[in-house]
Amino acid sequence: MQNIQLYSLGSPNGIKISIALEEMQMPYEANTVNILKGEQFSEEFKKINPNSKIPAIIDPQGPHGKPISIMESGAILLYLAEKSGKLLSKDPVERVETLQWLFFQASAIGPMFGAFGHFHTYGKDNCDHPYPELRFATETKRLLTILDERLQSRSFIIGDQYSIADISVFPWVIWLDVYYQASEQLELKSFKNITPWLSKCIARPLTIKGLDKYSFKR
Ligand SMILES: N[C@@H](CCC(=O)N[C@@H](CS)C(=O)NCC(=O)O)C(=O)O
Repeated sequence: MQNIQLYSLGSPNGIKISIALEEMQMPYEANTVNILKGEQFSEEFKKINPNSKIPAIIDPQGPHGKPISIMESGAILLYLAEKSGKLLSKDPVERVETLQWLFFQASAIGPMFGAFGHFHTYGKDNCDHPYPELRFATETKRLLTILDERLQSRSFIIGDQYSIADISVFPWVIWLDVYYQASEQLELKSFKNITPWLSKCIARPLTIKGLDKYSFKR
């Protein structure tokens, strides 16, 4: 049987899938798509992800025993969770809550944190007006507040159990600190429930293996 092929890199979206595959103990091969060199735009990669972004996977043993390629980290996490039977609760309430946080990450956390990071770092040379960075910093802090409140009485986003919702969100919080170096500006330490949650996520041996697969700093 051929292994799942992962196409990714050590970015906050890319790293989710090596973490999930390690946690689910599914055999896979990690291929690197260097987005800094534009490899995501190659015709070969576009056949796997027509949107030219990492992560993407090919599962040679997909539905009906046929190969399938999948784009979008949230869809990949859901596919892998259903295939492995891991990291997605079978309880209907917890299941829909997990989906809700996956969609929240994809529609709010990823785009807003990413836009903040763009103006905080890469955009600096091209935009001397403070408005864009301020606007996305305010939104990033608002989203962190929602996450912090959710974690108030829970070990993980869904409750006692680590899930694909945590995997979807926590690399983005690390990214704000380690890569954007914005912890002071965003007052990351003031979110009292986020720090212990993050420590629990990154203390898991299989999660560490997934982070190390693409050398994701933490
Ligand atoms: N919503 C997508 C976002 C994927 C995404 O933006 N990936 C970035 C890296 S974190 C990328 O491939 N960027 C390359 C580019 O935009 O050209 C997902 O969650 O998979």
